[in-house]
Amino acid sequence: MKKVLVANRGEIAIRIMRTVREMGMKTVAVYSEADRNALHVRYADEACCIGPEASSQSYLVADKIIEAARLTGADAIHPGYGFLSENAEFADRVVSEGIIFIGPTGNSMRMIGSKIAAKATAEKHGIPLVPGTSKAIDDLQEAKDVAAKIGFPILIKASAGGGGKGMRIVYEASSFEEQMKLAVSEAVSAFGDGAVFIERYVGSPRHVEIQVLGDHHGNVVHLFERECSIQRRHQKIVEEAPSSVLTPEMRAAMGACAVAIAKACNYTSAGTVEFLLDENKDFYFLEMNTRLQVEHPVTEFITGLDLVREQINIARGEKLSVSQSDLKINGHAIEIRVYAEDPANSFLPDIGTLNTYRIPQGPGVRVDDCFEEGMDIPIYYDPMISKLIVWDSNRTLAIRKMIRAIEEYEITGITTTLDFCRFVMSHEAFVSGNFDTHFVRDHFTADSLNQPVEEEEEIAAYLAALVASGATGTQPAKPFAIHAGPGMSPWKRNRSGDSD
Ligand code: MV4
Repeated sequence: MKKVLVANRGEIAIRIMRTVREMGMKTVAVYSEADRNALHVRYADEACCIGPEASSQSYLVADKIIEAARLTGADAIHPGYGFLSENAEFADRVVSEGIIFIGPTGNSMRMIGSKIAAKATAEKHGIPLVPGTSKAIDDLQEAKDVAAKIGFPILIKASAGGGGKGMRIVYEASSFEEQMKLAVSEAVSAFGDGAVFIERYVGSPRHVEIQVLGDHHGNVVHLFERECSIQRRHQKIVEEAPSSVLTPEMRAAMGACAVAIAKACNYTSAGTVEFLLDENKDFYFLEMNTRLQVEHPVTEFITGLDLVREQINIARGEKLSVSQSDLKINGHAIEIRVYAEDPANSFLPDIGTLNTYRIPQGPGVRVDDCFEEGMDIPIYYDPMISKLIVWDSNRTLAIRKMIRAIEEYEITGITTTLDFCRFVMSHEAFVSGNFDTHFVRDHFTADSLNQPVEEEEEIAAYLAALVASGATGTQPAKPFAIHAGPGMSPWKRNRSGDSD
């Protein structure tokens, strides 16, 4: 492998190219007309325009990506996340063109990409599933019987759905038939596949996922969990590793299940096995994501591994660089996603120019981004501006570091989710670890960002007391109250004319 084409854009394209460079290989960017001046294009050794702004005419067109690889002589393609990353036909096509696909095989994707197939595989290996059907249901009477046995509320899910698409909650038997019909017709029109299944609805779940790595020599390891419960409409906002609720026993049990799933589909790359945790902390397998995920940096921080380097080495046929017994959790990492959205206005996307753009720095701070001051946020793609990731030796210190980093981050010209993330970091429910996927609904209103800002001395005293209290390890930290709000930036205005 000498030249890698990255079939993606934005922060993930740059993040992948950085590792490719470190490994002594050349990089190729592809870009749409909207991304002509994008940083991932400027970072790459070579770049090919692959069409107009709309991703359906550029980043999603396999022919154009393959053509770009052929023109530039790239011998490998990394798909990043989103776009073509979980498309089994694309993975097969790349290989049939004699190009290395840096990801799992098309067959692995097909075996585990359909939720029903994945559930059947999990069931065969004795992995816990939410009570329900592990087969597509088309007989209405049979569905009614199963629903009655599971008990309401139940959830109807589309097999071809994902990320929350194609789900319907049914609260009582009387509306079951109607909801079932709607779910099937929705699944047909959205995914071209009307297969649905039903499960007991877990009302207050936590989302905990396990990172796995598999190579072509039959080795599979897990890299522990990421907690991703703080989300809004299936868009994750805060992710951390490790989770504040898992015991070492739960971690080992979930890790073993994730490894079994990966082995069952001959998984040969980085992948993620998603679980739901219910109120009793019982865990259930949900689905597997066959890509490098947005939130992979928190796993990199706590394991010291570079997941893209592992993916590339796997794709080159090398063995994993680590065995399970080598792997230890080191400290605590938190990621926030900075979106160009207005939390005070239903998180509506904001567009405009980054008039000021200054990123936080310092020990244990990582920013994966794709913008510089003066750039516009394109309207054609996901409104994520960057990911801010911090590491420290325990959760309390990581939260404090995140608050410091958020305060240092200066963005003007565009409304972002930074203030919202600061609100989360200082919220008692987050700090104590007592939250679920309904955090935003339960704790956030547009007013939450207009709380009075505490006096700086008070905050300094509070933080000093927190350190003195010695909150350490993975113990939940004691709650502390720093209200989110404006005016917290440590950066002073340039006082021109001042001397010394
Ligand atoms: C569930 C559930 C409750 N009960 N399944 C949403 C995305 C998809 N991966 C699975 N999802 C859920 N499945 C049962 N049986 C609740 C969710 C869910 C959710 C899961 C993880 C993270 C955020 C979520 C937000 C809403 C619903």
